[in-house]
Amino acid sequence: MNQLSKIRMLFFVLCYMAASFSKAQNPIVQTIYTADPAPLVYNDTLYLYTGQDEDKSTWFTMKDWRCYSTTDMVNWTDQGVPLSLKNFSWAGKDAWAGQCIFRNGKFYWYVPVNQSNGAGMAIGVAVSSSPTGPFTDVIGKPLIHSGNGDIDPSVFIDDDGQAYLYWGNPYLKYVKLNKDMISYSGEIITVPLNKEGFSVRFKDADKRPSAYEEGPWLYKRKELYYLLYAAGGVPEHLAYSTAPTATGPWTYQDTIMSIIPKGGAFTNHPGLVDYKGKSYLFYHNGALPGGGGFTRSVCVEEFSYNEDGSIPRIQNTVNAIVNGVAHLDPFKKVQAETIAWTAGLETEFDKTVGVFVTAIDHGDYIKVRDVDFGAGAKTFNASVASAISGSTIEIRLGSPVGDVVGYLNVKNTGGLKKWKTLSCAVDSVKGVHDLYFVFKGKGTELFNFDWWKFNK
Ligand code: FUB
Repeated sequence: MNQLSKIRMLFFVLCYMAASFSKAQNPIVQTIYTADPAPLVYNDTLYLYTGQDEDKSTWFTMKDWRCYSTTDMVNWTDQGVPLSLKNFSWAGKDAWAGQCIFRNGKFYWYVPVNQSNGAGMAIGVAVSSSPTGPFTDVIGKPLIHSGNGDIDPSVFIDDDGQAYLYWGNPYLKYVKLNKDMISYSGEIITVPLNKEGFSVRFKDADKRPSAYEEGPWLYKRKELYYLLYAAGGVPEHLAYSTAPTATGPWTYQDTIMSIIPKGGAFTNHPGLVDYKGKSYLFYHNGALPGGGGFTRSVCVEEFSYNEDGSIPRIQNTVNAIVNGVAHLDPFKKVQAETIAWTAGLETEFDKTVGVFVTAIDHGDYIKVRDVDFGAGAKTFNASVASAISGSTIEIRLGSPVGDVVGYLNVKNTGGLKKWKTLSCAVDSVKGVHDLYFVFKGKGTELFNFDWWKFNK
């Protein structure tokens, strides 16, 4: 993020400080612009795959896909860039909305890209043995190229093992994937976009047959199949249809999220998941400073299904997750890029240490929510790298100006990539707190921060 964006970001964060002291949650990521969220639960962890909007974009100028993870729904760990355009030799531009799924020990990430040969958008699939990559284009060519609107793939595996891929704008298509997940059998089917299945559109009604726009998200709950999608025209809202099978016939149900009036982007994009007994809708808006139609940010809302299985109207909020689903253990190594809320920071990737926190200026801070200190902590360790001396990490509770329980003096470690583990004593902290690392020093680029840990 450039200096101007950073100043805007700081202004935004100051405005939101009052809220962030308590419970601000949305947008989930404050270090960059993110879009098109696609959640995946694997073992104990929820992984969120997103696209990345470039700063000051005036189009969907997207090069990388990102991944974030959580085990509590309030702190998100930046897992970097597991997949980018560079991974597809045939891709030219437009790293748009995808979805990742697990099957037989491997992760399959379906993504649309614009082909370098000028043939338009097509859908590729990248494979990894880890949810955070690295991912590889194992087929070395598009999996799907069927027309002029092959974007926004959604993948789903039914109880009988049959996998389906849905996608498209302006059309909606699906195909049955083979068990290898990198090929398909049978015809590509075009879903009829009629009034019964997808309602009618009120804007540009002459241009398209129904409210369906793009961004399908397919899943099953209690024998009913749900298809969520961006509906419109533009600006988009989120709506859904249901069916007795994964292939329809679809019956239109309702709007899920209305057009977001403030902090809106003209697109929206649904991703729905159940995690640790609760249901969550992921979407995007334009709520970060400098945000808008091409500089979007992913958000999440918790919701409960209605008794009859219908999805209620879900509001776009700032403080979505009032209660997380777990506490964070500070006595295990925690990546510094595990963040509930931050002010002014960025993350970077390094081959030696992976993702780390950088661009730390005087006054920046990281909030980590619901940290369980149990019977007490005595010392604090952090892995840092600095080219200057005299900086400090103030360890505070409750807010960026809350009680200080320790100061870690960050000395010159020999450079911004020369990592050292530094320690300090902390006042006995007990119980569950929101933890704040407030960074102090002379000016900008004080140091880099890789991980932290308390000792009992
Ligand atoms: O992010 C680029 C495009 O915008 C996606 O493919 C659509 O779903 C819309 O969100």
